[in-house]
Amino acid sequence: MNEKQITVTSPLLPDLEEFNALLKEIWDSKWVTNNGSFHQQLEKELAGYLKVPYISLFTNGTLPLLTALQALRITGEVITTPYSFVATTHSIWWNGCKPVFVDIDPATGNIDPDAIEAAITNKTTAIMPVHVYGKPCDTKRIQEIADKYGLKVIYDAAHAFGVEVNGESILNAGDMSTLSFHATKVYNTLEGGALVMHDEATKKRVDYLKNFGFAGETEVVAPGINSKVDEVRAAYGILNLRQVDAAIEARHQVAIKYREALRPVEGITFMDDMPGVKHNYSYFPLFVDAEKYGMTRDELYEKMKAHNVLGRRYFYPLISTCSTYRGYESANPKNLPKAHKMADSVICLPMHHELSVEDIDRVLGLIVK
Ligand code: T4K
Repeated sequence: MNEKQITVTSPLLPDLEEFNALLKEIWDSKWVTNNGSFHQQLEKELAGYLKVPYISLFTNGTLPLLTALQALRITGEVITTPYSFVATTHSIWWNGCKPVFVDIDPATGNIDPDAIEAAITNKTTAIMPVHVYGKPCDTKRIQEIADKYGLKVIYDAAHAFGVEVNGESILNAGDMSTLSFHATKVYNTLEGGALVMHDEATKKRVDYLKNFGFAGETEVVAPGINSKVDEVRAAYGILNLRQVDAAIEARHQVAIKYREALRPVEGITFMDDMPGVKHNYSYFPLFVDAEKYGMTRDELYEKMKAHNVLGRRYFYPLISTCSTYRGYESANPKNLPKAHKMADSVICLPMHHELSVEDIDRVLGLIVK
């Protein structure tokens, strides 16, 4: 097989010379971590770019999930979606809480608000929805349910960097939202992440929690963790923020080409843009109806792989099928038919800022008959 490998994503990298210049500054200052000046600058710039009042940087997208649950002192049961990356549910488990899975809305892949309400018990304290593929959840309905039952809402917004609904950042919904800045994301700091909150007091508490709970040189106010971002990654993040808009636009153009070619294909469906939403085109999931398409999802996936086009089956298998969780009553497939159907039919096509017209044609040539 001589065909060039086309991967599902490719990291957005800053210009090496510009990065070197910032590294020189770090070397000269000898201040390499613990809330350094690049760290402070990146937090400020991200809050502005994302249109959020307060943000706290983390070393990945999993620790802000763990920390949000800690900061809000969540106990008991947390209602969540099985259609996500495992980190979502793991964060609930690591906090000693019980994840309760509910089904999704097939139009978006996101948690179904009606299913949330039906799953509430006297032990429920929070809801953890995911804006999967960056498609906004029905945040209005979810908030109404949370208010009615006195529940907290923590959004896993790992995929939703820069997503807005009617000009408002999706990250301002709920009590807190988390982001991932992993290399595979629209915006990355190699590894990295963030927690978004509404007020200064919560930001202060979160900043203590990500620094072992230290509120000063000698005072420890909570059993915190270490999730401090170093200056090297903060500098990298500052440079990447300057080029992220262009990268999102390049992804948008890929989505336009995919949609145009795939729309007439019998048995293949995909998600269109939603009205009033500024999307980030973080993923391009397509769904295979084996009967109509004449080939199963896995057959298509393997065919692509044989030609070095590495799509990914995000999010298959469902989190609820993992050994840790499958014994839960809520993990019963009968409770999650729509999530199972989506997980069994999805392939995420290659989607990133560097795909050439030839790359796109090669991907499409394997799918369009
Ligand atoms: N919540 C949600 C909803 C999430 O999706 C995630 C992470 C999290 C929370 C947790 O955030 P983090 O703690 O990870 O920040 C990837 C990522 O590792 C993970 O961040 C992401 N979601 C998940 C959906 O996907 P893998 O195991 O599929 O990645 P990997 O290594 O197979 O990479 C995929 C492709 O990307 C490669 O084939 C090529 C390309 N790639 C990857 C890396 C790492 C590169 O070109 N360069 C690279 O350095 O998990």
